[in-house]
Amino acid sequence: MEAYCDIALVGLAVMGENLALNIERHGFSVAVFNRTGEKTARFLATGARGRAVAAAYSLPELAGLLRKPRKIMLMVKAGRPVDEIIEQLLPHLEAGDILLDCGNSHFEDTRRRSARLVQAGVRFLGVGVSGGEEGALNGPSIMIGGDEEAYRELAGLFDKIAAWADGTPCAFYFGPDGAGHYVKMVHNGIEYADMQLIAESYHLLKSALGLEAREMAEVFRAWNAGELESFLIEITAEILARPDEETGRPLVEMIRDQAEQKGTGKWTCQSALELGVPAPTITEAVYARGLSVLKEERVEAAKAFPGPRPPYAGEKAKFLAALRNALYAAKICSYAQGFALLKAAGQAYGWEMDLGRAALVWRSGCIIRAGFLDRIAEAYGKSPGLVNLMLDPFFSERLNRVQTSWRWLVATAKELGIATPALSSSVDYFDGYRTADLPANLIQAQRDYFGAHMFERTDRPGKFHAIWRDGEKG
Ligand code: NBP
Repeated sequence: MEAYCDIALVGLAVMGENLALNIERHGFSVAVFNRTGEKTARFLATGARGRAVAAAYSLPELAGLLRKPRKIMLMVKAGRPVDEIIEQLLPHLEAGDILLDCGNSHFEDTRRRSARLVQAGVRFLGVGVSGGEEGALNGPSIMIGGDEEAYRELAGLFDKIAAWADGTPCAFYFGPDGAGHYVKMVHNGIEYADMQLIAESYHLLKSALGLEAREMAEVFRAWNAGELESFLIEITAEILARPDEETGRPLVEMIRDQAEQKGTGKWTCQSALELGVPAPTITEAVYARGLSVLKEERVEAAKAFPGPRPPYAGEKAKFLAALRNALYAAKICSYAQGFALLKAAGQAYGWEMDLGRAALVWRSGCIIRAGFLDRIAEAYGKSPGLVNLMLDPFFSERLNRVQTSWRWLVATAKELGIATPALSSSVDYFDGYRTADLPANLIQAQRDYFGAHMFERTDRPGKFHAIWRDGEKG
């Protein structure tokens, strides 16, 4: 068998097929394999027809088609399938070959697999790929972690297939083992928060102001022309303007209000809890999807608790301006949480994470792409050690400027009885962060009272225990 292909792609579902075509379009010959061979044959006869794509129907055949050191990208379902395919591939690989897991693997799995593959002499990269099928075909955002030498050998390919922003490819190396998948996971966590904040804004426009979908589309379109400019705001305007072909009503109103999830938002929250990093906006976004699923319970509860009823009776222009400010301020909070998480994970796992790069890698090709990220990249470019994004002069000035209307908007939503968990928890994150003296002293006293957990004093160093009850032994 003649070994002539530059790279292999394993897993021909929607992401794998599109990524294979993207790679081939940039001048690389690609060998493809899929567990179910019919899909490989169908791809060769359709999308890959006439392209420099070779089919393999077994893993030894695939290994034989590749120039050495072999480079094999996995684009299979995250979890056990990745382990299975790695174990099946290993007997056909040699020392120095490069294996890339390009699916949405959990970073801890990537850390474990990295350690396993180092022992086997195979170089491993954990690669987060964002942008869905469109991104995979035309240029995704690529977040790379793992063996740095292997990354350097593939950097040219990554740069070619990635999305570009301002003359820079959105493909960066973030550090050893799970660093790339961690950045991708936080991207998805921020995506959950962005989507929830937009959904809450839609809810307020609909229920507080009573706007029609086409009017809301105009609001989002106008916002997209300003500092909120982003892919998600842009598609929200398009979604709201779309009529349902069957009924003629806005399509969005015909969609059941139960949001599904695949788990990467949950992983972000779990990691935040694990590392002790507050990420309430992101976490509330995940909880909100969970609450949305309780449709039957909500329908019953709506009868049991009629509560306050919108609409809002005040000035519409004031409400709209405050909502725009609230959305922007809450977005700063959710990104501050995501970047604080990246910083903490970098320290915990020894990745020396470059936070400015995380902002740069998300500027194009991924779901959270937004003009806003340029500002974040600038903030970390000027001050790589910035402890929290909110403290960057640009963002702190914006937060100071909009906080009054942000508070007013959230307070008004509470008076109207409209749930705004991400908008509201962002105000609490901001207020907690800017409070020099929190009531945690009382919590320490309680812990010491019932559990002798001890406390620190404000006036001298050391750990202390107080005798709280008569007769208690010191
Ligand atoms: P899926 O996540 O649906 O995975 C389907 C692929 O996995 C098929 O090729 C399937 O082969 C293969 N596979 C399975 Br399932 N079990 C296998 C096993 N035990 N051994 C070998 N192959 C196995 O595909 P996708 O939506 O294209 O996503 C691929 C990866 O990219 C996932 O990790 C996903 O989370 C990530 N991702 C997806 C998107 C998106 O928009 N879809 C975006 C970003 C990242 P078969 O044909 O034989 O069943």
